[in-house]
Amino acid sequence: MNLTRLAPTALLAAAAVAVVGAGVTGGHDHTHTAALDEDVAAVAGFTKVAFTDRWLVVVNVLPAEPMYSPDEVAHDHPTWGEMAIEGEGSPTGPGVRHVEAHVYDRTTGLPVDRPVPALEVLVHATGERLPIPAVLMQDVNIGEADLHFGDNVALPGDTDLTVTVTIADEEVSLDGHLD
Ligand SMILES: [Cu+2]
Repeated sequence: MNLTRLAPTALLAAAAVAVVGAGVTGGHDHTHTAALDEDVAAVAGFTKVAFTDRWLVVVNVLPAEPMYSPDEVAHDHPTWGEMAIEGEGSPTGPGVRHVEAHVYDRTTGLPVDRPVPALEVLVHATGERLPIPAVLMQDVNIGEADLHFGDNVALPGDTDLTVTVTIADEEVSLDGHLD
């Protein structure tokens, strides 16, 4: 990792958007919902940051989020959730989390929509490797500053996870834990 190649201000701003985005979506009434439903998927999650030579990658594992088409967003004006720009999001449900990766160009600090990364989650408890569809999306409130890839996916709780993001010929793996 060569930190001298960073554009620090731009990258800090970029990472802040992803972290704030995670807070906005993760914080939306989920504490209340979890208390009512005792659904661990509503509260478990993590945010991790990594670098490759070309990219800053922020991975979030969050409670499931509703994902809307651009037409649905225009018509229904949802107040939280994600707009799927390319591809179709999977539904929310019991045990479902939202797995997403924000990819920022280190030279501009801006989130990119190309190249489309490959996303995979290794579930340590079971040894399963789950490919995650890289649906291009953005938060319905934050807009294009939140551009990222991912989907809703059913994951077991009480396990370590490794999220691997492959962008062209570069790859990062980030470890986290779900309660
Ligand atoms: Cu997302």
